[in-house]
Amino acid sequence: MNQAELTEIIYETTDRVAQITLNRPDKLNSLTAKMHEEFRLALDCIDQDPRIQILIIKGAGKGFCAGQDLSDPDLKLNHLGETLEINYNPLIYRLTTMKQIVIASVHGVAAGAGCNLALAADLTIASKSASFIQAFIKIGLMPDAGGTWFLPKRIGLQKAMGLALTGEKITGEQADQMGLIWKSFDEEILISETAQLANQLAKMPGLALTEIKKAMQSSFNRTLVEQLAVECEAQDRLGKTNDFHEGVSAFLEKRPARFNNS
Ligand code: T3D
Repeated sequence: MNQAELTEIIYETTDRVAQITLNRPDKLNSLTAKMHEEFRLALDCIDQDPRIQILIIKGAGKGFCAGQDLSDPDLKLNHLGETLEINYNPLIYRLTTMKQIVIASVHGVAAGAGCNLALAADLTIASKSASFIQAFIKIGLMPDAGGTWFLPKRIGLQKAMGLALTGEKITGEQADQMGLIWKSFDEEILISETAQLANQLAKMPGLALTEIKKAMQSSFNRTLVEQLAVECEAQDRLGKTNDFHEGVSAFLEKRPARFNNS
């Protein structure tokens, strides 16, 4: 993919880390059909780049993302289901099932589908002053882009209902305290903390990260007995990897492990 073709996102990579920056700061990075198309292209690039272990998603300018661009001429107001089927549902499914670990780094506003895009990440981190808003009800809609799935699972039915029914804004710090996100930080250190988390995960054994993601993300559909069987199969696979043997050797030799994802 040629970066010059991209006008609504920025796609960058360094070593094992890819970064997608939603880049329509004048419109609070609200999502257009074109932005979705560019997002898909970037995810295709990640699929084809075996080095990439971590994906960071962030917003340019003063916020993360204000959800669907309500003025996008490509948005068919009488056929919202179509927009979800073509753009949002595949995006959310792809982020939660791709082998890379996805980090959403939220500053400023994450509203509507922008909020749920942030929640679709494996780890959502935010500035304490960020705003998470299930804005849908204010325009006569219900949470989509996975909101009705992520919210009750993370924070319980009562808090999920409260956020969805009222559209009340919560801060990054409140989202952290409620267990909606992984951690919140002072705004000044969010960028450095994001990089630190990405680099920390990038040094970890990638096959194990992927197995953890697969097992956790799919666990809600299973009974305990079924999940124990999933752990058994996955652990058996991991036990045969070079990374496991390197991890054990490094522990016994009291040295840092050097994982190579094999
Ligand atoms: O098929 C489907 O189902 C479609 C999918 C729908 C999923 C959804 O996401 S529905 C929910 C869509 N989002 C919203 O309803 C949020 C709308 N935005 C807001 O309520 C406010 O902008 C915020 C509370 C998020 C932030 O407020 P504030 O005061 O910090 O910023 P602002 O001044 O309102 O926004 C800055 C600019 O961004 C402004 O443009 P302007 O006037 O300076 O030219 C504003 O119009 C624009 N903007 C913000 N959000 C959107 C938007 N433009 C288009 N669509 C937006 N969603």
